[in-house]
Amino acid sequence: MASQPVLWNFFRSSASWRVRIALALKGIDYEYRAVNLYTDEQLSEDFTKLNTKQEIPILEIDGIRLTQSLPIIEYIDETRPHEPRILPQDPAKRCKARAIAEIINSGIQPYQNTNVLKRLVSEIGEEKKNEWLQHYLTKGFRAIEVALAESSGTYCVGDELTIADLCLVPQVYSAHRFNVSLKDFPNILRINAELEKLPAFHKSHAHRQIDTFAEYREN
Ligand SMILES: N[C@@H](CCC(=O)N[C@@H](CS)C(=O)NCC(=O)O)C(=O)O
Repeated sequence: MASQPVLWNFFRSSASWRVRIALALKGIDYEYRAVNLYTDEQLSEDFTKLNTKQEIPILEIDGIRLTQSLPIIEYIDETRPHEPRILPQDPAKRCKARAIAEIINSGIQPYQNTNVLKRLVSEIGEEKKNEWLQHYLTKGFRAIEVALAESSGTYCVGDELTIADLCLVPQVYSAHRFNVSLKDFPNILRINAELEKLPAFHKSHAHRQIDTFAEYREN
């Protein structure tokens, strides 16, 4: 295995984006291996050997290959426990941060996954797919907004960054991409705007990656 960490990811993959932010926050350089989800590279024989689930991200680090963005982020924070910490040390705050991350990870993202949307279009058509996205994304964002009304300070849980923030920014991007309105969710919009100012979040943005399509590229 390579000594430099390797991240298999795609500029628009929200789960990969969470890991990019964690790596940037901890100052970890890595090799970026692009997996184009729009041409189904994740379904190739070679990639399936790396992850049977045919999903990104995969992170190779410290001689091990890891899948699933949230456990990967926790591994990075536990093995590199210098500031900024990504998981709060206080158990109650840690639980709240993980809960918001889970609403996104298991309660929203699976409904917008590339293979799910492809199947929906072929089974029920483009219009119904858009209704599906509106319904499930709005339902998830509503739950996040309520959680944030209780837990947020500058960021999702108080004034320190947490794993919840790493999940929020890519999910807000997805809402814009799928034309899901966030106008009723002022906490989400406020915190997202704060997070976007931070260098690690700026660097990790979907529009600033080596595989970002030319039409989306930003500096
Ligand atoms: N829970 C997983 C989700 C991984 C996932 O669904 N990744 C998406 C991109 S964000 C993917 O690779 N999709 C491939 C497909 O739908 O075929 C994680 O957090 O890593």
